[in-house]
Formats: sequence, structure tokens, C-alpha cells
Amino acid sequence: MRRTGSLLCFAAAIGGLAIAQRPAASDSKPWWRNAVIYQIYPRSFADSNGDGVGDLNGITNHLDYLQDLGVDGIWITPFFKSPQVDFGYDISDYTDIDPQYGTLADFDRLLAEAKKRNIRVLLDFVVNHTSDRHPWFVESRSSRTNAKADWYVWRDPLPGRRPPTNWISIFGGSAWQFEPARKQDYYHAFYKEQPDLNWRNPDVRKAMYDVMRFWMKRGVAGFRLDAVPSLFEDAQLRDEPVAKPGKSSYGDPILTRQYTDNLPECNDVLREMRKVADEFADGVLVGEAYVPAVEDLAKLYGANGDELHLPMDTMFGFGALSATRYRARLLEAETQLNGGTPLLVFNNHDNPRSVSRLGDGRNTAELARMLATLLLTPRASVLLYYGEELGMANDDPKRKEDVKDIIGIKGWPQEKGRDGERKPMQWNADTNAGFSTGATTWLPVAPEYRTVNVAAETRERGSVLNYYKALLRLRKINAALRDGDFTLVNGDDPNVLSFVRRAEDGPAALIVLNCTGAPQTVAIRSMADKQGAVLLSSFAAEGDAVNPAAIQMPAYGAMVAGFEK
Ligand code: TEU
Repeated sequence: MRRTGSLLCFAAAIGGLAIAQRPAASDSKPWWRNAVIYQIYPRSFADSNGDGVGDLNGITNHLDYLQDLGVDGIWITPFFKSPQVDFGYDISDYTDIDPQYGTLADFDRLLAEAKKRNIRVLLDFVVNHTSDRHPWFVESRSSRTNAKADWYVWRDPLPGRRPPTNWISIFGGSAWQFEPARKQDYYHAFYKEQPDLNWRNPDVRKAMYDVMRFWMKRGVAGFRLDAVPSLFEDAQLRDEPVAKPGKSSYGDPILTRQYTDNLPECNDVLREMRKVADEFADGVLVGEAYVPAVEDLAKLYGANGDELHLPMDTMFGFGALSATRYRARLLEAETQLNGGTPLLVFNNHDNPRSVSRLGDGRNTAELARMLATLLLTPRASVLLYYGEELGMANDDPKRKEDVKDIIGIKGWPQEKGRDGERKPMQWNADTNAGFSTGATTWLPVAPEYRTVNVAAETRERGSVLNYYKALLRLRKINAALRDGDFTLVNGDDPNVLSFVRRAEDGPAALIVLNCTGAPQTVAIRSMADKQGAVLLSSFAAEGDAVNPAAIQMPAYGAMVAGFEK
């Protein structure tokens, strides 16, 4: 492709270049529609006091970076009081901060500083379970007659003190734990230190809704609801049938989860939570939901759009790298979510980072730029995981004695745990990657930090970070990417995914993504008579001419091109 002066003018004329466009003056869309929400794992983002563990003040210190990156909101994973068995997903006080992360005053300062920068703050609401040290559970386990006796899921054991059902914990072993004081078992979908709340009890519901109000009154915009499918279990206590032969990495039988996941009662709770969120302007509920099919995802928006605003589409980003699969998933999201906004995600603190999971170890930066484009150009809201914008790779522990995540400790070596995707954020090439001034950090920084870091990538033209920034900017200023509809264009090409976003009566953006590690040529027949110009590409310069009849794509190449109509 060639760069020409006249094409630059053409690109400006069709509204592609930054200088030619401004965001719409009065935008009545809710803030979360087409928003980019940046997930922060606070232990690993920035350590302000040198103890080797990230904290709230560390986040506040880097809000300018996030503003410059161009995100609309942040979701911070749990920083509430917790024994940290599951690094904060075991909460012992929902309305206070764990001292290792800071204080309520620190949090209020974070909120105020984020607000100044127009960044919304979402908290992680662990709704399915508390810590076994939570005062509610301490009381509940003490007798069968106390005031909180029915706040958790208690059942009599079978004769011989066998567990009430064959249900298996998601983190391995029986999902039941015997409590001598009650001579009963309690249910835990996750660790035994994470007893499940009894959502059939109205007092539990009220207490949890009051937690939401506590934080929303302080100014948080909403919540990412943890482990939504696990809220209810079969009231009749039916055993799960065997799903397939063999054993899990924890040595358990592999059972279905038809009596323990995604029960219809979950939707009743989501409707109630939505009403609470709607008591506040701008309230938003994001949901963590690993569901098997698009119909299940659709249900989480509510039959009348009155449940989650944004259930995560985990099927899209956590499957194989395949143009065919992405095409099918994006089409489903467009047509089968009853008008709900899809929420796309490639990375989080529970899954190996995408460039390692999907890549072949070569062309990692190219793959990162292609995945960025695939994430940020469809009609969707987006979750971005800290470090994803740098192209950070996974870095699993090599020895069992180094593992911090209890999943890895229990499941080693088949299951290495989630430390690899929770490595400290790489700010610069200094000691501890600029994450901490401490002598040691809770997890060691990944060796790649010397080149993959914010400081180096800010300087480097065409770096993954600068590509993300340009893409986030384009997504805001380009009418087609901001508001346009979505049409798949290159049939069933197994290697290259292409689609068009078109604003009403306005310019169009053509997105072309090579989902393979080999060069490809693609022809967009429906646009063969048109000529466009590159708006942003991982391999071509802004303003370069684009001829849709024959587009040469290098390995993992990505391109966004502007067209007049
Ligand atoms: O995860 C819920 C969930 O479905 C996980 O079991 C996920 O499948 C697993 O981590 C994959 O390895 C949420 C949180 O995101 C996770 O970090 C917590 O450990 C879990 O809930 C328990 O609160």
C-alpha cells in the first residue's frame, strides 16, 4: 500500500482522522453502552507503600495513565476485609477495606480522583459466598437455632456422615463440609472457606442489597457480580449425573452442573438487584457468567431487559482463535441477545493471558494488536484486563513451592493455578518493573518486563500500547465505530474475519483481521468497487489506500479502513 497526500485528504473528508471528528455533543446513550471497562487486580497493579502488594493508593497514583489510555470505567477486584484464602474472593466484611489495600478514606479519594477524570468505578460484588470468618457464618455455624442459622446452605448428612449429595466443588473435592457444632454439612461451590449464602432467605437478600446501597451511595457506578450461575442449588438435592468418564485435574469424577449452576431462581435475584442499581443514576451491573450457550447468555439480560446490563460473553473470548468461530459468535451476539449490548472479553484474572493462550510464541505483538482490534471494533462494550494493553504474556510458576493460588497448590502439576495471569503490572524497566519499591513482591515480575512495559511502549512508535491508545481514540471519534451497525462481509473465509460498521447515512468502517500466523489475501466482493483509506492498522500507515478487491494481510494483520458510504 502507498501513502499519498490526496488520500490523506480523502480520509479526513470521510471522517476517519482524528482532526476531522469530535465526539457527538449530546450523547444520550447510557455511559456503559459501548464503554471500555478496565479490570484492575489491586494486588498486582501498583504498590504505593513498598510492602510488595498493590493497593488503592497505587491505583489512584495511576489514574492519569488510565485517562490517557482512554478507558471509561475501572472494575477493581475485591479489596474488602478478607482472610485472602482466595485473594479477596472470601470476604469477611463487605463494607470495609482490607488494611493491606488501604482505608475507606483512601477509597473515597480514589473515587473522587476517578470522577475528576470521568472514569466510573465498579466494584466486585462476591454474591454467592462469604468467607467462613464472616460474622454471619461464624454465628450460623454455631448452632441450629441462632438468628443466622438459615443464612447459609445447611443440610443433614446421609447415614455414616456421608455428604448430602455427590456435588463437587468447582475448586475440587466434595462441595459439602461437615460442621460438628450443628452436626450438619454446609455447601460451598468454591473452597470450604467460602460457604454459599442461602439466597432463598429474604434476610440474606436484604442484607446484600444494603451492601450495594452502601457503596453506590458513596459514588460507585455499579458492580461486577461474581459467580452469578452458582447462586442457587436444587432444592430437592438431586445428585448430578456423570457428564463424561475420567477424572478432573483434582481427581474428582466429572459431573454435570444441572442442579448446581444457572438455576432459574438466579434470574429472580438479578431482577431484584437491577431494581437496587436503578435507584441510582448511571447504575450498572456486569455479570460473571460462564454459560454454555447464547440462549443462556440472553436470559441474563432478563426477559424484559430488567436483569444484568452487561453479562460477560465468555464464549467469544475464551474459545479457540478462529475466524469461523468469531464470526459465528459475533453473529449470535448481534441477533440473539434481544438487543442487549454484548460485553466482550479476552482476559481476566482466572484465565491464561490471551497472547499466550492463543498464540504460537511467535509474532506475539502482532497477535496482541489483532486481538485488540477484534475486541474493540465490534458493536459491544469491552472489558480490558490490566497489562493487556501492553501485550503482557502469561508467566506461570515453574515450581510448586512458588505457587500462591490455592488452585495451583491443590492441582499441581496438572493445574498450575492463576498466578501466571496475575503478575505485577509492568510500568517500566526499573526494579520490580516499577510496580513496587519493596525488596520482594507478592508474585515476582515476569522476565519480559524489560521490554514489555509502559515506559518503553510509550516511547516506541507502533507499540502494542500506542496501538491500543490509537484504537480507543478512534472508537470514540469515529461515528461508524461508535454508533454504527454491524455486518459480516467476507462469507465463510476460514482465515480472515471481516466486517463493516456503518453509521446511519454516514461513513463506514471496514475491519479486516487475519486470525492466522500466516499471510493471507482477502477479497471483499460486496465492496469491490469502492475505495477506502486506512484509519488504523497494525501493518499499514494511516491514509494508505485500501482496495477491497485484494487486501494483503500479513500474519495476524489487523486493519480498520474508512469508506465514504
Ligand atoms: O470465578 C468464578 C468461576 O467460575 C471460576 O471458578 C473460574 O472458572 C475459575 O477461576 C477458573 O480457573 C470467580 C472469580 O473470578 C474467581 O477469581 C474466584 O476464585 C471465584 O469466583 C470464587 O469467588
